[in-house]
Amino acid sequence: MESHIEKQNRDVLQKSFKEMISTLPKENCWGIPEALYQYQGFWLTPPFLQGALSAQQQFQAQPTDIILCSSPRTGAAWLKSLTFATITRTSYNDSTTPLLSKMPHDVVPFMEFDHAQFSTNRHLGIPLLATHLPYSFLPRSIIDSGCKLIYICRDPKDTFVSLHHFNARYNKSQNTQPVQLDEAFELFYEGVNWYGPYWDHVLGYWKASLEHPDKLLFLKYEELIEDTVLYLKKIAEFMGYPFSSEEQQQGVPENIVQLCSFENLNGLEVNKTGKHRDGQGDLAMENNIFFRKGKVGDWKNYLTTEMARRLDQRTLQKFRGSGLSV
Ligand code: PAP
Repeated sequence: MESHIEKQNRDVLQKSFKEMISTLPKENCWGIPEALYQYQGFWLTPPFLQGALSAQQQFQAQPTDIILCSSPRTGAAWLKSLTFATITRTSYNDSTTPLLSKMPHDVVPFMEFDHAQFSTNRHLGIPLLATHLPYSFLPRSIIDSGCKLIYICRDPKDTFVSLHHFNARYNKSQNTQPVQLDEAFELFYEGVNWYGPYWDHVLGYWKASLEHPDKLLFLKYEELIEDTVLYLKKIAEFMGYPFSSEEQQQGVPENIVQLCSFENLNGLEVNKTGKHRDGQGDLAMENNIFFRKGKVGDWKNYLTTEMARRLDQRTLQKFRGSGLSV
């Protein structure tokens, strides 16, 4: 429970963050109620930027923490479900796992938002935390503690299409004017989207994964779809929760993959009708907004040849010399 003094200190800190944010370059776009503000090269809305700044000041990582990192719409919910089910596989079975009654975002706390849950979840012995922060924004204690990070990225074309649909649904829920695909495309292309520019986000983690391969596992959504069991085994090994040969013989990895599959999660009542951040104003959302198609290459149904060419060209140009391709 927070003391009076702690609350006062927190209020003072939040006020100073708000003042600083109000001086930053801003864009009213995407038809959302709050503007995006550009801080150290990336665009965030105030609640998440404030959360990022306060995490930078206060978050104390433990060496045993595992931080799931991603830019929005690249597979975070899937990664959360896979890692959560893997880590808790001896505590729950197929009929008791919390993934049946909570959506994946609600079983892993979000660093720049759910501060209060950190200690609670650690008491439960679940070392997972998630963030959308760029690598350069991570609290110092994460790097110093030597804890592990897993990053997931996705083809920018599918990421954009997913983001556009998510935003359209969000606009509808907020009764704001929906943004047309062409306009959203130009914003994404210029890097003006949540936690964008997308390419810079990916590159930050890619470079860190080359420097610290034992600490940062870099995943691609497309590879995870291609062979989920193989990658789940890699993830489990990397996290320090490897599947024993007996578990492999019993098909435990395959069961987890099935539990966390798009079809299974999308069909659960909680993910069809439940609410994420219920009661938290503009930030509350229907769970089903987070599940759309879960496919590779859906961009072909939305982008013109010219749009796809431009995004591919930008990707090539941004990733040139990095050794990364998507
Ligand atoms: P977030 O940043 O808003 O949390 P995130 O979970 O990272 O989103 O990514 C959402 C994408 O993952 C959606 O892609 P789509 O719009 O192209 O369909 C969503 O459908 C997809 N997704 C969610 N759960 C799964 C899953 N279990 N397997 C595969 N893809 C999934």
